[in-house]
Amino acid sequence: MGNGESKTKNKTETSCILDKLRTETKFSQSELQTWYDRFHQDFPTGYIEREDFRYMYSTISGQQNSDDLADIIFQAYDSDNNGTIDFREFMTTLSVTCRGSKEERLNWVFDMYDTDNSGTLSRNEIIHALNAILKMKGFEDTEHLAAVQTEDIFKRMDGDGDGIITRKEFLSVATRQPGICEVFNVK
Ligand SMILES: [Ca+2]
Ligand SMILES: [Ca+2]
Repeated sequence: MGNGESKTKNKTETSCILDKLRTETKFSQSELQTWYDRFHQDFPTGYIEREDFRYMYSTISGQQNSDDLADIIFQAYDSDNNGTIDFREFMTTLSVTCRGSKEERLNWVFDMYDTDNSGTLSRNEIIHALNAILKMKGFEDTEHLAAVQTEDIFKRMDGDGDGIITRKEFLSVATRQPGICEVFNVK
């Protein structure tokens, strides 16, 4: 009987979460239900840990050296920065990356690379991200390559030459130059 009660309670909690996500994401009720079931089947604790995410990312990308990039993406999913990704964080991010407009996706990419949350991108942040991407793609001497590519990006994006890229600078160049989006892994 006690079991039945907790089941009912869980069911109510679940539909509350799903109702909320219905308004916060671009997924339908049935899509959310499917993701919810799968998520809790794969992650019975209700959380994705960093190690799980690295493993998942490497499996999905089919690449071996993907841990650095997985960590950067993990941080972007973990919006409350508590070291785990819960279902809500997972779905709200997925909604942007899979169903968002190009501008929404570019904003997400900007936030992902802005690892210190300063609202601007520094050379180091770009180098760090590009290094992770190049490593995953199997390039050698990735640090040098990342530095060269970063200089190129700054030439194109840092319009006022103050050594940082603002969101406005990033969006205006990335929207006009499709090539730059490839560098950032956004199609
Ligand atoms: Ca979290
Ligand atoms: Ca920053």
